[in-house]
Amino acid sequence: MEKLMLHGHATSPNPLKIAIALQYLQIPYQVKIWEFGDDPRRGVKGEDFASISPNGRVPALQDPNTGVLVWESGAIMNYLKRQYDKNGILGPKNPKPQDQADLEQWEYLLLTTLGPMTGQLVWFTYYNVQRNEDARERYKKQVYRCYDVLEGQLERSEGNSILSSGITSVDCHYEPWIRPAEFIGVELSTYPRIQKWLSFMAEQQAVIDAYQSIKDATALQDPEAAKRGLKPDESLLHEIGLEAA
Ligand SMILES: N[C@@H](CCC(=O)N[C@@H](CS)C(=O)NCC(=O)O)C(=O)O
Repeated sequence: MEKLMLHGHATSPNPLKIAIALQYLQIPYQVKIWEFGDDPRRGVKGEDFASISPNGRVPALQDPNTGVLVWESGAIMNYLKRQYDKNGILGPKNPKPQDQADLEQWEYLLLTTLGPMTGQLVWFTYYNVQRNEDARERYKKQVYRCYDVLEGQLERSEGNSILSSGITSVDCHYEPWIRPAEFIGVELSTYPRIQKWLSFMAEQQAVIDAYQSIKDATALQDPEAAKRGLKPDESLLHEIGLEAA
């Protein structure tokens, strides 16, 4: 089998979800690191990346084994599951209609709400030109609301996975969005179940290897980003003199 190409970024959560899924499915892949911004050769809003995704965002995935090119992390996850997960490693673990519905509802909550609200919180914390505390508060409140919902689900599932049947694509979707909670100023101390789940996920070999694959690719292809880590890229701040929060 030829290696798949995952188009990603040094630190962003959406490509990491796909790296985690690739690891769980034991699919060989390589990572191409893109930077934010419109550099024609290296930027997600540049000319080269436009031929990969017209939406100018990562992740995107190319599969030389089938000729498929797909972007949007939900669509990529579904593609991988249809094409390479005949045994349902990433769920649903049970063919019951309720199990399928449960899996989809938790994926959609991340894709439509927790992910975008967290993304906006990052934006208004680190990148927006004008300080806008109202916007920050609004998005932080929304993120906490989602954490409340997730905490309740982890209580119901009694466990180390969001669905009670075990780790599925749902966990792959959530893990990289929750891990940087501290970076976005979200306090996890009142969410013991989320903390426990996160610690459990952090110990899974597939998760460790996924993070490492992005880290290794970044070290080789974008050493500046590797040095920066989660710190905001100041070159993306739109006004000279604006200090990162
Ligand atoms: N709905 C998209 C969101 C993708 C997305 O927002 N990706 C971020 C990184 S996590 C990105 O590429 N941002 C760069 C930009 O907006 O310029 C998905 O789930 O794939």
